[in-house]
Amino acid sequence: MNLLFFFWIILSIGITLSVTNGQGCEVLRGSPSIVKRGLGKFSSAEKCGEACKSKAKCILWEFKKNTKECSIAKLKINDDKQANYGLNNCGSSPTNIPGLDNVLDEMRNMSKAIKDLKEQNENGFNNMNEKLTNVESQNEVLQLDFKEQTNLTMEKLDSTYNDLKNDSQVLHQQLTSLNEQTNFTKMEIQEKIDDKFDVAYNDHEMLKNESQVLGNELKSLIVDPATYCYGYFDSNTGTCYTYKVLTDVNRTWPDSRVECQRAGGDLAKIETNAEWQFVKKGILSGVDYHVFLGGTDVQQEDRWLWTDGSPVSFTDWLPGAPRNRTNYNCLAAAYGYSWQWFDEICEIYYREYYAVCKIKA
Ligand SMILES: [Ca+2]
Repeated sequence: MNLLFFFWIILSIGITLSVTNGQGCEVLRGSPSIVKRGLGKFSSAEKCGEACKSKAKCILWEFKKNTKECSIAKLKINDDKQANYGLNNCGSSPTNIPGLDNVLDEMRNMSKAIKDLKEQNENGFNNMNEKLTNVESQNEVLQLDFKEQTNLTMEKLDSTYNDLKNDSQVLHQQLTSLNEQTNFTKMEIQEKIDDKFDVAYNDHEMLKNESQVLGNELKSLIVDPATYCYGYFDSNTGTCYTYKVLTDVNRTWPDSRVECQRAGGDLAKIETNAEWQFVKKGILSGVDYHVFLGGTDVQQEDRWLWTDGSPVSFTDWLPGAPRNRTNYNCLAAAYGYSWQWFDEICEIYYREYYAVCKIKA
């Protein structure tokens, strides 16, 4: 109703108020404005109407049933102008105001329009409520369907789970069986390997024994070269050597070497005292010779080498020898010096020298 009242105020503004002289008061014309004013709370609409009548210039009242608030509409007219509008003369009853019926008709039309709108709203609300009820019922159906579908899905899942569980158990049993078979096969293979190993070991032992027997037989068949060496046996190289003195002619050291080579050897290389003792007690025993041996320092003074280039390590020098003269460069020995060694002129011509050759047997 507040809204209605507001509309009424808006419509009233600007309305040319025409005050008639129904009770003999003066007729005046003008455009007064209308104001709304709240009077407070009253127990009933009649009390609100009485309050309007008691107020000067009140032309309309409004009472709200729910809050019991009373409001009035008054013409806003200065006191000195009130006489011009005849209000004081014509009384305060709003029914005496010409044109007010039109305003009230407008208000009634608007009230009806509002009622129509309210009905339309109620109808719309009812329609919406009906649709909501339908939606809720559909929702319930859907919830039931969902539960049913969920139950079906859970049943299927349970069934699938049970199937998988059963399959897993079967596979586990198969795996266990395979493991047992594998272990059994492993044991069989290990046993076979052990058997093969035993056979191989026995064969090995037998072959070892046979090898020892054969080795002993072979050893008994091998000829000890030292035993059959009728010359000097060099145990370091396992070589048997023979020696001889070329007494047919006297020779210089170079010629002696050539002749020994022609005989299949070389001028004697004496490596150990044992070898030298063997030569002295053999071919040089009881003869009065001067001989050449295979040593020389012709390449570098006092650096004595054998004919194969190896250094002279064992020596049996005569005291004072070698003389280390650059023209005494060949190794010699003589009966007169107890076969001790000395350095001699290689191309000597005034003394007889024989070659001592060393030949592989
Ligand atoms: Ca020399």
